[in-house]
Amino acid sequence: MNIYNYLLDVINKKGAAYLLLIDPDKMPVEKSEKFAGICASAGVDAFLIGGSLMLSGNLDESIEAIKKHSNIPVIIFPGSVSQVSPAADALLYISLISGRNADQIIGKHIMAAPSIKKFGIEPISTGYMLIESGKVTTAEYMSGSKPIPRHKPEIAAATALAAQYMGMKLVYLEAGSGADNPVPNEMIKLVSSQCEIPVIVGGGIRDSNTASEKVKCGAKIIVTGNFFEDDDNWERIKEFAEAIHNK
Ligand code: 1GP
Repeated sequence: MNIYNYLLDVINKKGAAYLLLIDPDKMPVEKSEKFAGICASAGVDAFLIGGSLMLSGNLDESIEAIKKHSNIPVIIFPGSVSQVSPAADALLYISLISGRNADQIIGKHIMAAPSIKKFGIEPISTGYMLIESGKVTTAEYMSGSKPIPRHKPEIAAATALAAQYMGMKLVYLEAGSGADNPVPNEMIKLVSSQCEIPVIVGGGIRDSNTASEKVKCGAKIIVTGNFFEDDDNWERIKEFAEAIHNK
C-alpha cells in the first residue's frame, strides 16, 4: 500500500490521523531515536520530517535513525528543494497556494522532481495554505507570502476547492510552527464541508482538547511539532493520539 492510501486507511479506521513533525535542527539524532520508539508505542500514525533551515540537522541520518526505532512511515515535509532523501517513504509535494509566488507553486517543484524520481519517493501533492495566526511565523517570513486572514474562511474554502479541482490529494491549513493561535474552527468547518480531499491542520496545537476539537470540526490529519520537542511532554503523546483517533 502506498503512503497516501495508508493515510486514507487510517482516517477511515480511526476517524483521523496523527502526524508528528520532527525538525532535525531542533531534535538531534540520538533524541529522535528515543522519540521514535515512544511515538510508535503511543499510537502516532506517521512522522513528518523537515525544517525551514537545516543548519545543524542531517535529514538522511535523522530519517534512518527514526526508521531503525519505529515502523511507522516517515514523510518529508520539505522546507527547501534540498530536503529530498531516499530514506523517506514519501514526501509532501507542497504548493503554497495561499501565496502568489510562482516559484513556490511550481518552480521549486521542477527543481526537486528529478531527485524524487531518481530516489523513487512517493510524492503526495498537497495544497498548502498559511493562515494568519497572530505574530509573524517562520513559514510566513521564509515564504515571503501573506497568510489568509483568519476571519476569512470563505477564502480558505475557495482555495481548498481549487486545489482539489487541480488534482491535489491533500489540503494543509497551516497556522505556522509555534503559532500563537491555531487554525480557527470555523475555517476548518467550512473548508472540510466544501472539499472532499482530507484536510490537514497544524500549527500552535499544544493540548489534546484543541487537537480533538479540530478533528470534530472536520480535520482528518492533525500535526504537532513544537510541543513534543520538550521531552518533559513525551508522556502526553498517547493522550494526543487518543484524542485525535475519535472513531
Ligand atoms: C505543522 O507547523 C506545524 O503544521 C507544527 O506546528 O510546531 O506549532 O506544533 P507546531
